[in-house]
Amino acid sequence: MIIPAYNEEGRVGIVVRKTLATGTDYAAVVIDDASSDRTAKEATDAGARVIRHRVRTGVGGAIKTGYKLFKQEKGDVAVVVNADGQHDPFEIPAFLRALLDDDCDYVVGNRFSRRELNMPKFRRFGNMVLTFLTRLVVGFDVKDSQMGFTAITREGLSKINLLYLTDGWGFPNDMLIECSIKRIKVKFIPATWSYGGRRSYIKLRPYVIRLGLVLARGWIRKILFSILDFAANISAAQRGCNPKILEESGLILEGPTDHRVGSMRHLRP
Ligand SMILES: Nc1nc2c(ncn2[C@@H]2O[C@H](COP(=O)(O)OP(=O)(O)OP(=O)(O)O)[C@@H](O)[C@H]2O)c(=O)[nH]1
Ligand SMILES: [Mg+2]
Repeated sequence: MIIPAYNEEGRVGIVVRKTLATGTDYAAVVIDDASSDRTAKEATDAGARVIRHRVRTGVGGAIKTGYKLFKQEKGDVAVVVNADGQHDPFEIPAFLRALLDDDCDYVVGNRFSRRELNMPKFRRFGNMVLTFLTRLVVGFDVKDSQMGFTAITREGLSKINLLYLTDGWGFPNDMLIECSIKRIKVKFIPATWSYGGRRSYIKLRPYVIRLGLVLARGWIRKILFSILDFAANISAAQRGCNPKILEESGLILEGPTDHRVGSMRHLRP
């Protein structure tokens, strides 16, 4: 369980305790993002292992540190739960079940599936717009683009290039973009969310600018990857690959069977 935390004294301890109470084989790692309060002490006392950043990186940077650690160690699934108490650790088993049952590698909580969502109207509207834009970039149905409560399998994470992901706001969007590029199957499941605890750190204008940049960069990355993918398929075809590969890559073969492979002239995208 990866718990990114920045100045979450008074909240992180409860989150760690709840997380560890949810499953006997869970390990909780709090990534303390250079907090100036007693976050690290509280997390350690609650039973978590604490990794402390010397310099504050932002929520994305904290999660990336957790993912890097997970890659080096054992475990089948990396779950991310925020330290501010807005996510309910008792829902973690539902995330694990979704990974097992639904043949997917990345599960994201969906706050909007529940009617009693206690979210201010302007935030709900902002989320709707960002979710719509994220959907346009990734090309699949996104239910909640800003949700930090997630679970990913080891195999799924091995395909994600952490270098491409932002350190700050927009990390959930970047993860979805990476999943769409690497063809990692994503599922959204209902999750509760409480709006309270502490005041939000989000400042509207920098947040919107940051998200705009993340989405624009992701869109460009996605286009570049599809061009590279296409070029790789063409070059494989030119090298005389199996015609089956050509079919799978969406290239339709034309011309007499004997001359099918090896000539670009017989390929129609
Ligand atoms: N805001 C912020 N959070 C950080 C940072 N580094 C780690 N975090 C942790 O990342 C998690 C998500 O941050 P939040 O500020 O709660 O973001 P959010 O839940 O998307 O938005 P809110 O509705 O404002 O809570 C929390 O557990 C934070 O403690 C950072 O530099 N800034
Ligand atoms: Mg929060």
